[in-house]
Amino acid sequence: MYAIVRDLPSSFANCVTSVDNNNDPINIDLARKQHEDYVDVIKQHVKHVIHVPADEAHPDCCFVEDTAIIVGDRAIINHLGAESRRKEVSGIENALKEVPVIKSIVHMHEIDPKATLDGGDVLYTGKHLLVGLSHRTNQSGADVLVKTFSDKCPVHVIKSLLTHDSLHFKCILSMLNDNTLLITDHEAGQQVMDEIKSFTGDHYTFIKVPEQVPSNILSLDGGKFIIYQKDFSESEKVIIEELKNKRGVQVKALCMSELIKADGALTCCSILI
Ligand code: CIR
Repeated sequence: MYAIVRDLPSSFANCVTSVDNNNDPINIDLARKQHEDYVDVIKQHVKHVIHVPADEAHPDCCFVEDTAIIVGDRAIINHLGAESRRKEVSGIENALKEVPVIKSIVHMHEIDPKATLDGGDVLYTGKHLLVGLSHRTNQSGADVLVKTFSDKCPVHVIKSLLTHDSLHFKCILSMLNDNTLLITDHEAGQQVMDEIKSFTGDHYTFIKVPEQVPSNILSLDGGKFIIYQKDFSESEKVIIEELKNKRGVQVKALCMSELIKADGALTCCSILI
């Protein structure tokens, strides 16, 4: 397996965010430390980690997940929903060229100039490619994924998140393995779950997590090891019970408070191939 990660730039505090951080601004040194801890854990589980240097002109550049979608030997470079982030992709495209399994790289905006899509709205489970429409990902963006990847796996477009106030699809959903998903236990989560079931039947078991932030875990080693967000005690109870105790998953809690202030989730700081 390969992982792509990218350093935090010194300009990180100027990131795009919906969080009001006026009373508790982003602490850049702490953010760097939290990100380094995250990368260190990944390095213990992934053989090849490609480290892309920070791009000072792009405060959000560490959120690499948003920049590309990879299924099998094909990668698509996204046209990101936030205009200020669009040029982040070149550093990641270079990194993708170092991954031997990737044989072709296409650019979303060349396929359809109207398309916008963030990787935070796309979950590739290994069985299905699930694409959530959001304020960042439009129907044209989803259509490009359908066109590009339908020969590889079923691609399903989930629409119910659009009526809710959530940045990305994966803010409320993440995977443990190719048949187990975690989802936030709220109305939006219920609707998204129903929609996924309407396409995939009973393929997935859903684990309901009480809070939104910790619904996003990072799963490594095929779901035998996960990183989850520290300091969400209600959700931690569910993660310990459902993943560690019932399923024998090894778990590691990390505090990512400064990245949360930037609307960053755990999956968004890496691309796993
Ligand atoms: C943004 O608003 O684009 C960044 N500040 C956060 C992106 C987080 N990406 C993700 O969860 N996939």
